[in-house]
This record gives sequence, structure tokens and C-alpha cells, in this order.
Amino acid sequence: MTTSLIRRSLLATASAVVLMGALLSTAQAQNKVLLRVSTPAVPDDWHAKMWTVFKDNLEKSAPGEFDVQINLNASLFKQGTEPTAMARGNLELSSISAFDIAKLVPEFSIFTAGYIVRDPDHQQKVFKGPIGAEMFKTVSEKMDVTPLSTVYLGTRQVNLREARTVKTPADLKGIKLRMPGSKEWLFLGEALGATATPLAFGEVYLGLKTGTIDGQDNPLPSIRAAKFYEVTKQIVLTSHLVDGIFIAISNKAWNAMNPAQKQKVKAAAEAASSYNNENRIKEEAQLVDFFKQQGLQVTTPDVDAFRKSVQTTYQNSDYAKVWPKGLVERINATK
Ligand code: KDO
Repeated sequence: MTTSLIRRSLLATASAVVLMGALLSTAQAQNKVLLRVSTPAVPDDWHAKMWTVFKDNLEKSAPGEFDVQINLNASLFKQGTEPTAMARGNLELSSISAFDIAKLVPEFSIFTAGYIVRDPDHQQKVFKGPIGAEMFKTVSEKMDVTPLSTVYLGTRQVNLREARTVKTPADLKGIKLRMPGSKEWLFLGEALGATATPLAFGEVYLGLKTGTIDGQDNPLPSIRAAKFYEVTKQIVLTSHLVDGIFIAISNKAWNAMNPAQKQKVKAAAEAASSYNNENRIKEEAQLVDFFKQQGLQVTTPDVDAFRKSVQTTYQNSDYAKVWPKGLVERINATK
């Protein structure tokens, strides 16, 4: 064989080895269970970071078995469209809100109502108990997604571009308060006394900066993580909604898993929620000082006046008509 022939045959063998390696790694990747995550959360918020906890936890309990792909900032699916994407098989995981669920499971709107859930501990007890079990069963049947754990998003507060005196809902009259874009969210904004304006989370910073909106509502940790404090002057501690989101998986992905895989995925979701909940509760307690240092006014309104007005608005609404009889009382009695 000539030197050039030897070189050519060596090169051919080398390319074949590289090709086989590439095919093998593709095959390996294909054997992994693909878990695509989509969330509007910004990277510095706890419910964004919790997905890394989920991924790491799963990698430890089931090395090489899952391919978890995390997409933050609503980069894969627009805020609020995740449940549809999951039902269609285009997405496996997301953290869905009570508001997303209420669109398809009307009785779930009870958890979109202000001043129903008392605090993060009450929230966990409600969703880990019989009420949660009943509700999640209906969610799975009607939405084709399975909730795995309950994430405390924080207690929502009103955050204004210009400072003003706010004691009761009447003081928010005429304020263009940004809410996420669904009628359930807008109803909450109106119940607070404001003029609710729909806008996606990713557009809120600019809206506040340019003045197309007068304010927005979110829990303190999200106001910090999304830097809304840079473009607002006041936080009114209305504490109107102890907000929860739910780590949920598409039934298509869930039903394709064996029992051991399901158990590991559920455990990873619970670890992620716990990480979020602990850190968020801790940070929430410290943030009033931080915002004051940033030059914001942090004021306390007449919370009872807000509570009465918001509760009456919900009780008299069509939403309350579909709440199962006795559910409010059962939620209140959960301790
Ligand atoms: C928001 O848009 O105000 C909201 O807080 C609504 C939540 O349900 C959730 O979608 C959240 O945004 C995002 O995860 C961003 O923090």
C-alpha cells in the first residue's frame, strides 16, 4: 500500500469512528426523557432558580435518565399559554397559576380571589390536604396536566409609579393598574378599585418607565428580581393575594413514565418548591427595608377596608356562583 493510500484509509476509519460516536450520543440523548420547561420568571427570581434545583435533584436520583431543558423569561412560550402547549404535547413542564387553571376549571377561581388564602403555611396545608387532592384530580381530567407541587409565589402588593395616599380601594380610582392578561386577573385589579390594564410580565418594566401604566401588583421578591423598584416610587402593602403557582407536568409525559420515574420527578418538584418557598419567605420578610433604602415609600393602607371590599366584590360575582358549596368554609377551617 502506498503512504497516501494508508493515510486515506486511516482518515476514513477516523471519520467513521467520529460519526459512530456522534450517532451514539444522539441515540443516548434520544433515550433520555425530554422535559422542556417554560416559565415567564426572570433568572434572579426564586421560582426561576428552583428549576435548577429540580434538574440537579433529578440528575442525582436518576443519572442520565432525563433531559431537563429550562427556558426562562417566557422565551419558549408566552405567559399564560403554557397549559395549552402542554396539552398539545409541545411542552412538558411549567409552573401554572390559579388564574391559568380557572380558565378551564372554573371552581379554581376561588384561589384567584383576594383575601381567601391566609398565608404560605395555610396555602401548603390547603393544597397538600383533601381540597388540593380533589382540585388537582379535576385539573388533571380537564386540562390534561398533573400538578406535582405548590409553589408560594408570594403575597401580592400594589406598586405605584408615583406616590399617593392610598388607604382604601377608593384611593386607587382611575389608577391604570397593570395585571396579567386574562379576565380573572383583570377582575382582581378592578376589585382593588383600580382600572385594570392587561400586559405581559416581560413588558411591565418598560410600561412603568414610560408611564403607559400607573402601577402593577406583584409579590415583593418579584418586584426586586424584575427591578420594578427602579421605575416606581411606592409600594402599598395591600397583601391582597397569597399567590400560588403549581409545578405541573403534561399528562402525555407523565403517563409515559414508569412508577419509579414518576416518584423521582415528583420528589424533584417537591424539592424545587421547598427551595423556592423557604428562600422566598425569608426574603419577603427583609425586603421592606431594601425598598426603603432604594428610596421608595412603603405604606400600609386600611387592609380591612380592602379585604371587605374585595371579598364582597367576589361574593357578588359570577365567579362565586361556581364555587362548590361549603368550599370557602372548608378553606377557612384548614389549619
Ligand atoms: C405576573 O405576571 O404578575 C405574575 O406574577 C403572574 C404569575 O402567575 C406568574 O406568571 C409570574 O408573573 C411570572 O412567573 C413572573 O414572575
